[in-house]
Amino acid sequence: MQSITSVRLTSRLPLTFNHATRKSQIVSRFSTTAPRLDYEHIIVSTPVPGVRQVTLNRPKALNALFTPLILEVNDALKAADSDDEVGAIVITGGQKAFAAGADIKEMKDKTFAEVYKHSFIRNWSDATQIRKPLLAAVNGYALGGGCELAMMADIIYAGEKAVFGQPEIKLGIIPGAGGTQRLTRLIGKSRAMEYILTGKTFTAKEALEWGLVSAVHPVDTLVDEALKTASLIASHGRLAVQAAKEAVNYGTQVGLDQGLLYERRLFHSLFATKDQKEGMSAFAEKRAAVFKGE
Ligand code: DAK
Repeated sequence: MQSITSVRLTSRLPLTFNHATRKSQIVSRFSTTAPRLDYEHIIVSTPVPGVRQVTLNRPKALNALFTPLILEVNDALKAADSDDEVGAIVITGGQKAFAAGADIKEMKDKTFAEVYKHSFIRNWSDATQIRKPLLAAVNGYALGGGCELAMMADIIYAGEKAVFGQPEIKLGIIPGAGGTQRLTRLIGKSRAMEYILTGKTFTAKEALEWGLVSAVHPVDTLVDEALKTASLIASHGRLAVQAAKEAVNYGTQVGLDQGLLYERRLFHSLFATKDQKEGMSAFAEKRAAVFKGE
């Protein structure tokens, strides 16, 4: 099934993508751990070399995030993160819904004592611990926990008909997986406050204008576009990519001086890698770099 997907995708993609694919095929000499294929609520595939795709697959419930699904997502992301073959990960859903939120039917009868004592879905935010770049390709509804899951990604692409929102207020709760924090940092306090307090939704176009997503693509080509970007990222040196992600994320948590110092230390440390020697030698020798993640 994976090779069929790969052929279909490659044949539709422009030349620039093939270049990236060729480069990442070089990287694919790393040993690989085949992804688990026995998930019930997600589909895991490697549609192009170096890129793991995780697709939420509970369409009848619009990919509502119930515990078994979240545990599978966490498992698949961790497996991809520790697989040398994988350079970037794309998480996506269906065309009608990325995810319409946490499963309201699972939550509705829970008591405070239950959710507090057992720390209900304590691993909800595990996606933020993934060290490899995570791209979210969002078609359709990304509501509540669905919007929060997308915001845990490093890059969000939206399909033209995507609908974002934090409608928890309408259920008598508030966002519980970063909505009040990440949305505010991403689109600003006044807008975040307006959408969190009213429960209104916003469009892909608005999400682009406000900086929540970095691109909007037609529904049908959204995932391919995300895979293209993921493949390009995966073609670069894994250590530098990981360090870049770490530096950007660290900078969002601390003041500028501390962030700049951290960036400089990581920058210096990359001179201890073979990838740095290879990248710079390749430039000087006018050839393509062959990164080994060493
Ligand atoms: N939960 C459970 N089922 C859902 C669902 C959800 N969030 N969203 C949709 N479904 C189910 C519907 O019940 C329906 O199932 P059946 O009736 O067919 O069995 C099926 O999906 C199709 O949905 P609709 O018939 O409603 O489809 P429509 O096209 O008419 O409407 C809609 C689509 C997305 C506008 C609508 O389904 C909707 O409003 N859904 C709810 C959206 C929502 O309120 N989302 C926020 C949920 S609260 C936590 C962290 C985070 C959270 C919780 C805990 N911890 C760290 C502990 C997050 C909370 C939330 O996300």
